[in-house]
Amino acid sequence: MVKERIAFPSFSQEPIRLIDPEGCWVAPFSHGLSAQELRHFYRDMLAARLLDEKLVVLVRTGRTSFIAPHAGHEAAQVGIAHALRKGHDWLFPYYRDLGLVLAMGVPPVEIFGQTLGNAADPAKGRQMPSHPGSRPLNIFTVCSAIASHIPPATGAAISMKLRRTHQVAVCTFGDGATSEGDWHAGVNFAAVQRAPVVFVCENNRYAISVNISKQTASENIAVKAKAYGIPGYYVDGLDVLASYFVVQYVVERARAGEGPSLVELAVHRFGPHSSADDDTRYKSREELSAERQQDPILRYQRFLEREGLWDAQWANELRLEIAKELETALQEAQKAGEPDPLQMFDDVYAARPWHLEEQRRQVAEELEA
Ligand SMILES: Cc1ncc(C[n+]2csc(CCOP(=O)(O)OP(=O)(O)O)c2C)c(N)n1
Repeated sequence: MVKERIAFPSFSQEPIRLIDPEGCWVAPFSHGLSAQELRHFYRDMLAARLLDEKLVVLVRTGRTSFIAPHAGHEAAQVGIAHALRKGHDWLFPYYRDLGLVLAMGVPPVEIFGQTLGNAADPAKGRQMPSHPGSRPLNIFTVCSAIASHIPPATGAAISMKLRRTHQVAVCTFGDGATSEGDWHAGVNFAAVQRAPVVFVCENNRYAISVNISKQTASENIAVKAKAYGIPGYYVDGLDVLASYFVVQYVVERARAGEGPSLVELAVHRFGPHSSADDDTRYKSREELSAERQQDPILRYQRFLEREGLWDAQWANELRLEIAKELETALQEAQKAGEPDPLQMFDDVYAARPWHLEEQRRQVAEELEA
């Protein structure tokens, strides 16, 4: 879904917002989206939320060992997904992006297979849960080491520029990632090379338990772009249309050869950092409940209602349809069974070197015995 470019101001004091919490336009805005496209955002946000809820059940029932909940990030992630040319541009996501990869078109059965680490996982069970990737959709496999995917995103973008492929690399991360050396090296090099890459921070103000006030003395994340000579956009990431239009604007700017940008999407993380975390130990009850009252899906629902595009019956049917789709995918993924242990020797080298051949033979013999 790519429309004409609508310009936005960089380095604004207030976050860029198109729809207010009551679901009203902040100012008249000529969006050019059809009713179907507007509803599509809602569908993807709802699917992201339902996926999150299902993942929580999988971890609580011991069927997977780890998840990084994304509830609260849906507007940001769906906005990003719709701004890319799917299967043409490259996405370099991070572990909290399961709503994003779902909206990019990664089949739910693969997402569940990856979560279960079984034969339905394209990575053949060799990754941590919540670390998906997709070769056909140009999605770089998530890496746990914070910010380690920033230099590869820049490298890929430099290659796109040299080869004139008219592709763009979009790289997402949290606020904590901006304190890593890799983040600065990657952003700086991209800026110098005017590489077609967009850096998107999903800023939920916490890196596990570390609050943003201990992370950076900058007034926000977007302003860091100034130091590298690229534009920075401070955006309300609870507003799906603001997230979409700003990311789309900078993606097309990059595609047009105008260089990289940094976008900060201000979001909330409704759940704990991960299934191994207890957020009530560092977030007050008041803070948690105030955040939940700013649910991005409810805000967009109010907007659609005002536009005459939302009613309870349609939404209920949609919810049931998505829930069924996810349940069917989960059942299918669960049936896939364990991956073949011998697959651990595949994929790393184009031609397997002698020592891996030897190890593979040993494992095969042991399995047979
Ligand atoms: C290089 C490195 N250091 C530390 C960690 C441990 N760690 C995992 S997630 C995380 C917090 C990252 O927070 P942020 O970038 O803000 O993203 P969020 O999880 O809040 O979405 C840390 C410190 C890691 N994975 N890699």
